[in-house]
Amino acid sequence: WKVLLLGYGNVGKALRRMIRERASMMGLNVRIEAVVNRSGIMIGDGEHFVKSNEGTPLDALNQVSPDLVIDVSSANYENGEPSISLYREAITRGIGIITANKAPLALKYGEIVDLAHRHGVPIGFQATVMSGTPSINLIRLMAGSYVTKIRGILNGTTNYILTRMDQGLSYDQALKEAQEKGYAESNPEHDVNGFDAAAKLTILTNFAMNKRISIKEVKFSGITEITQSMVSEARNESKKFKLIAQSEGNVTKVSVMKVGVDDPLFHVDGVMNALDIHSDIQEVTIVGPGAGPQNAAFGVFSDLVLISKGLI
Ligand code: 80F
Repeated sequence: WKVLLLGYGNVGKALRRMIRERASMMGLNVRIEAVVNRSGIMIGDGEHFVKSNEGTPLDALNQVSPDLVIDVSSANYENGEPSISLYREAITRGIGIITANKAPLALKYGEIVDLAHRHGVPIGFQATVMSGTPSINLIRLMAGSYVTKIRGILNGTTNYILTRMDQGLSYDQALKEAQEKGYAESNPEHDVNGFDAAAKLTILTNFAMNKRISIKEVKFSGITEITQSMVSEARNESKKFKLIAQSEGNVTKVSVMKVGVDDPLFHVDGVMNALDIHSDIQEVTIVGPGAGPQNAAFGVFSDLVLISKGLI
């Protein structure tokens, strides 16, 4: 498998290491042919980005003719570019896509996924929701049932901040820690105002419930109004604030809620995420890490393994 990598930040570099350490062990013959980022194209997969030549992602696609495009670039919620144009071109040439970047699918899920299906091309996006903890890929395994409701904690940064505030840190200290650990988006505003969770909920709702909604239709609010005194007051009542994403019927929303010990989400702390999936047959709940370069890279890597086995 010849791979073109778009973006080479925390997740891109963790993915490069993972491919080197694990691909042949998994019987995978995969090679990063080129990396393209904001400053140009690097041929090969050097540890540090060293530009080989100028060029856009589309130029890189033409130069390398990959079997697979992997998008680990930062999210552009203005218009999803340059990713969306790259996906359109790659898919029509029969090239598969794996993305950890939520913006293209949060904005244009229907167009991109339907195009991939029409061309019989695989598209993997496990890493967009809960990083390497199977969410999208778990729902693939629930084939044969209808998902009726989803409810969960889908942003690692805000759950980490709320947990650290519960342990006595200020909001600013806790956010700084989350950034140092590589959990936060390049624009952390998107984490704390609920937008990142809304993007994940959009992708999840579309996939799980076979819908075609855009993030623009999702109501969201974040944790910026939560103060240390509110958190300690909640603690005295044996409650915690959690940023909860929920989708049922036509209601798709993200908001802070005060939950008690009898709510399973009460016990999900730090960078852990959780997802409760209700179907017409059964209810399944999963808990696992939701952010971090290594976890996000693993979400991409597991898609790579599934695609190579023809399972996506
Ligand atoms: P980082 O900022 O380190 O790197 C971004 C790369 O993209 C850079 O190489 C940059 O040059 C390139 N780039 C930006 N714009 C470009 C353009 N126009 N053309 C070409 N290249 C461009 O970002 P990360 O941390 O490596 O993240 C990469 C992607 O993975 C982003 O889309 C993230 O949203 C996504 N992701 C990251 C996660 C993480 O934990 C988790 C899953 C997905 O729950 C939470 O708290 C979430 N904040 C974590 S989600 N890092």
